[in-house]
Amino acid sequence: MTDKTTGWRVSKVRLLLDLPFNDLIYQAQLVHRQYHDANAVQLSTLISVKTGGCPEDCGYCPQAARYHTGVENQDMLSLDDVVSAATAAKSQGASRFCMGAAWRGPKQRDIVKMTEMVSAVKALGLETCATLGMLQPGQAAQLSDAGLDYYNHNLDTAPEIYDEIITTRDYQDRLDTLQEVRDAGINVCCGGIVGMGETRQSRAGLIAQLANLKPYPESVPINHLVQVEGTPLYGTAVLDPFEFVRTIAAARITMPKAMVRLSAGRQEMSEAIQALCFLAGANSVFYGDKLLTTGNPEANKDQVLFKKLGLQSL
Ligand code: SAM
Ligand code: DTB
Ligand code: SF4
Repeated sequence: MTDKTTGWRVSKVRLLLDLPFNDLIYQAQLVHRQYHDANAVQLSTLISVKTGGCPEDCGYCPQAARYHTGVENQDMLSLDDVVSAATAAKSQGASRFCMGAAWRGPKQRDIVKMTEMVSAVKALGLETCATLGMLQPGQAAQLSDAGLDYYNHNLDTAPEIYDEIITTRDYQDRLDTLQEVRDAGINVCCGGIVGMGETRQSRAGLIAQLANLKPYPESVPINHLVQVEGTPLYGTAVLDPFEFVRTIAAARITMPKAMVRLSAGRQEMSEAIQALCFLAGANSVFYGDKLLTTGNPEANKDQVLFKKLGLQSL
């Protein structure tokens, strides 16, 4: 299925996305069952350790200072706040705790504070993840030494439409940060956003980019755009949910060993579509009633859904 010399061509991913829905889901299930427990979903809780006021211009993001979205800026949380939130997340059943910050990238003093948070969360027995923007040489190693298990940094779109969404950092900047993370021995969490008005061809382009990273990411968050009033992408025509499910299936088939995360957008999604995403190979979700600034299904609602579907949490 994979071309050894060229990896996943966009055209090949496109053929997957063009399959009859049932054939695509069947292929995804075959791959999924070869590498994963088909009835297990990993739970990761997010916290925003620094909110709003971001200098970047990501067209989807409620935290960019230049858009007026009503998000209240919040300076960096204290270590105690983060430890309490992580303790609560663990007691609710999360196994990973992801700390996000609305920065272009961390300054050295931010890295020092982040390393304290990472060590403290790790000491609770949780896997640690951080998403702090672009990393400069040496910063990933500091995070790694503190015990960071995963770094999340998304490619977000296919390269050909990237400039329509973000102008303040380029695609290569993102690839460079991912390389810093790899070189520091931290697991890579990298995915993108679907539902930003892109074509199916662009969704194929995003998946091909991710699948062709060498090696492909250990964790692949597929976000559905959460439309926030005040952002440039607010009012984008809503994507047919089956297209979202198809994207999950293509991620599963092209990155068989990765954890594919059904990420932002679950609150706006029916239980039936979420169930199709799990069938298509998603085996990780964000867990807890908030993402960074927007809502996520409440933990007890997820527990009910998991029970209905016979899913175990990891
Ligand atoms: N500021 C850092 C950065 O951008 O690298 C880290 C945090 S940023 C909020 C992490 C990711 O959240 C973005 O790359 C994007 O994929 C996702 N995201 C942000 N706003 C979103 C939205 N409205 N809907 C879906 N995903 C979103
Ligand atoms: C990712 O891919 N999705 C998460 C996480 N990584 C950091 C963030 C989703 C943010 C959704 C909008 C918000 O809540 O601000
Ligand atoms: Fe800033 Fe990250 Fe939001 Fe972009 S996605 S505006 S970098 S917080």
